[in-house]
Parts: sequence; structure tokens; C-alpha cells
Amino acid sequence: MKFPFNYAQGDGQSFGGTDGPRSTFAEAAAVILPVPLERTVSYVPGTRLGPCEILKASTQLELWDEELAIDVHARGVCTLPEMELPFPNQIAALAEIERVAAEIVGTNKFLIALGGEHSITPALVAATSAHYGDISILQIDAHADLRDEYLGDSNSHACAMRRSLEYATCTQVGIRSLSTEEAAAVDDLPTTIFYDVNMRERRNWIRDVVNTLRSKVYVTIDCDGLDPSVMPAVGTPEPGGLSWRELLQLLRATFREREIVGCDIVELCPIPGFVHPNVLCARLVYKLLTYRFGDGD
Ligand SMILES: [Mn+2]
Repeated sequence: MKFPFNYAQGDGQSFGGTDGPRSTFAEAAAVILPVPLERTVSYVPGTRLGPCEILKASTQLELWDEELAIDVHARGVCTLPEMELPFPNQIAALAEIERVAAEIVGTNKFLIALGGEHSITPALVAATSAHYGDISILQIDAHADLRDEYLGDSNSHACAMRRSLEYATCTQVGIRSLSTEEAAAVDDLPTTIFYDVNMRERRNWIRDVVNTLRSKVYVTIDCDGLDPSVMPAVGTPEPGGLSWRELLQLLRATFREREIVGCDIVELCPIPGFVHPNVLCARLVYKLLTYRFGDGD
């Protein structure tokens, strides 16, 4: 993809479809970037189809948000074409993602990236921290993703947060899968983990999560952080996890108390003919936009 984008209305799939108001890149307050990277998947493949299916599902959404009583599309939402990532290796692909993200974040627009596998997150965090300085990451995920290397690859999806910690501190929520080596390394890393097994024992766990975060926050949502009975379309499912309502409560509290400077939704692995997970992700994009622009902004 070249920058500046030659984005004319009618190109590509747009969030919310063609019925709602659409913005050019220059007009938009929020930019949706589809990043269909799939290189290091270790179990069920298909996450490269995630961005396309989320955008398709988004055409079925009403534009009105009843929770905050707002239609956030009026603030300007621009959907960029899917990134083309025909690179010979993962490092080159990630460099291109970081370059494009830096161009978007550099305009102070609110970036929502749609994966693709979780390995895209370090590139997005690198671009965001380069522009905004000290940031925290809020990660919702089943997996710690703190391996220094996985199957000989330090840029694997299983290393996504370990690489991201090179740019930001992290708070990890809903974690219920990590290796013995990761568990041993946690205390020496700049991360705070809220394990799914016991995080709800804290009286006000959502407030406790928010209190760990710096004033500027990047949010990365791995779909498998949700309960797989709510979100079955993931490549590496784990029992347990957040409910839809818990996820929204956590996000709304974080957006109210902190400045959210970028987000990604990753690891949707669409199941052919089974649309509810795609619709969930589309609604999640809409909620991120609504909480960013509709709640006391
Ligand atoms: Mn995960």
C-alpha cells in the first residue's frame, strides 16, 4: 500500500457498509486498517480472512449506539484498503505494518487495526509509542504471548507481547495459558497479569486493571480472550475467559479513565457459514469507536 492513500469512496469494503456516512482519510477522526497477516499460525489457519469478514459483518450493524445514545459515524470513520503484504519474511512484513501505522498515528487519528494474527501488535505498538511516548498496553487474551522465541521465530504470534514490552509496559487480562518458562520470566518483565482463574476475586477488578495503566493506552484484543462459547472462531481456543459484558465494562472504564491512542482486534479465524463471531468483532469495533468518541470526549 502506498502512502498517502489514494482512497476514493467506493474502493474496498468499508466499515458500516455503504448506507452510513463515510469519510475520506483527511476528514476522518478514526481510521480502520485491515491487516490480514497470517504467517506464524500454529493450530487452525484462517485469520487472514478476519478483516474482510469483520467488514462484511459490519454492514449489518445499526449505526445507533443505545448505550451512549450516539451515532459515532458522524465523527468520521475511514476504512483503508486491506494491506497487501507480499513480503518474503515476517520481519519485512512487520516493518511495512509499522511504517503504515506510523503514518496514520502521526496524524493523531484514532487507529483501529484488524488482524490477522497477533504478531502484528508489536509493529503497531512501536509506531504508537514512537509518536505518543510512554504508553501502556491493555491486552485481552487467553495467552500470555511472552515467549522470547517460538519454533525459532522471535516474531511469532506466541512472542507478540514479549516483543511489545520493548516499547511499552503491559497489563494482561483473562490470561489462562502460558508455558512454564513464561511463568518463570513474568516477575522480571514490565507486565501485570490478571489471570482468568482468580481476577474476579478482587472486589473491583476492573478498577484495579485500569489503575495499572499509564495515561496513554494502546488496547490489543485477541479474540480468544473471550469465552470460546461466546467467541468460538479462533485458532487457539481456551476454556474460560471474559464474557461479552465483562469485556465491554472493562473497555468502557478504560476509555473513560485513560486516553486510548490505538487499538487492534486480532486472531478472528472465521468459520464458513457461521457469522456470529464476525458480527461480534464488527460490534466490538463499533464499541471502540463509541467509547472513544462518545463518552465525555
Ligand atoms: Mn491468544
